[in-house]
This record gives sequence, C-alpha cells and structure tokens, in this order.
Amino acid sequence: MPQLTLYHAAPSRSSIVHWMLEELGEPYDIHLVSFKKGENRQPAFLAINPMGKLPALKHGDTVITEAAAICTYLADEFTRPKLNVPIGDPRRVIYLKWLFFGPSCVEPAITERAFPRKEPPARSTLGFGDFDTTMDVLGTGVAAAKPYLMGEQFTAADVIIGSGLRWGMMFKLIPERPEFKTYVARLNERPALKRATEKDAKLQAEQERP
Ligand SMILES: N[C@@H](CCC(=O)N[C@@H](CS)C(=O)NCC(=O)O)C(=O)O
Repeated sequence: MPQLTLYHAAPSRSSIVHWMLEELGEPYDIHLVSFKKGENRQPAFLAINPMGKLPALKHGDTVITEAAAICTYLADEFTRPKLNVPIGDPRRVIYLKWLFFGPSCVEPAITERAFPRKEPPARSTLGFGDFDTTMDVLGTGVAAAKPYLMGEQFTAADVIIGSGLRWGMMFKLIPERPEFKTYVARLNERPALKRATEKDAKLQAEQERP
C-alpha cells in the first residue's frame, strides 16, 4: 500500500502536488474530496486539515498541508529524482527564495488582480509589494531559466512557480509576456505534468458524478 496519500480535488491547488508526485515517481494514492458536497468542511477532513483546504498529504502517519511546504517536503524526503537543492549547497538560497516567492508573492498578486480592493493598502504593507514589481521579478527569474529556475536541474521550485504562472495565465490574470509563455511551454512538455493533467481530467469527471 503506498505510504503517500494526496487529498485532492481536480483541478485545484492540489493539482500542484499531483504534478509534484508524478515528478517524484513514488507510488501514491489519491483521496478525492468533493467541494460540491462540502466534504472539505466535514469533521473527517477537518481532522486532516483544520483549514478545510486542499491540498493535504499523508505520509505514513504524518500529515502536511500547504502546497509549497508539501513540495519542499517531498523533494527533501525523496531525494532519488533530485528535485531539491540540499542544505549545504549554496544554490539553496535561490531555490528557497522561489519556493516562498510562489505562495507569498505570485499567488497574492494574482488574487489581488482578480479581486481588486477598492482602497488598496500601502505597498509597504503588502507582502508582495505590488503586482507589476512581482511580475518584473518573476519575469527576470523565468527569462534566466536555462532551462529551469535552477539551471539544468528541474526542482520543486519549478513546480511551484510554474503552477502559479500556468494558473495565472489560464485565467488571463498574468500578462502574456514572451518569457512567461516560453517557460510555461517548456514545463508543459514534461511527461509528469502531462500525466498529472490527463489524470486530473479523468478524476474531475469521476468526482462530479452524483
Ligand atoms: N494556502 C493553501 C491554499 C489552499 C487553497 O486555497 N485551496 C483551495 C482549492 S484551490 C480550497 O481548498 N478551497 C476550498 C475552500 O476554501 O473551501 C495552499 O497553498 O495549499
């Protein structure tokens, strides 16, 4: 029986971890949680993640939540596919920066764009500063990706930053800059992402059956 179980709704932020698991190549189970049926707000799931949100991952008896934390954990725990930059490697600072830049800058910048506030707070109080600066920093990083953020090595940071870009571009919330399009097109060629996307389409049909 696989030691890894992904609590998942397809497609959603748990698709980020679904992609990561496909990159990892370890056996895993999927436990579908239906938003429509409100399963994420029921006691059984709240015992897994009191936030009532997906993704959550069970590894043996351990539960971990938050997409970027899960991807960081998996990359460090299962080192065979070399999806992490380990402690002691000077490149780890850049790797960690991108892993955190996803949920703390890219995602809130996109959400702000989708649901703009009438009176936006001062730039200094927002963790992401402002949308344009976030996009500029992201653009510079992605333009330098040869072919990935950490160079030749594909890492969990590409899963996090790539997922944010793919999601933002799908909903037309991120400008279609050539560097974004080139990087995302490169990621879309990864067999693991193709597998996760195909599986998600099937799971979506399954989870929507009454
Ligand atoms: N900070 C969380 C966000 C997770 C999140 O918002 N997930 C959404 C799915 S895309 C969810 O579970 N929404 C259901 C709800 O809040 O009721 C992460 O990065 O993992």
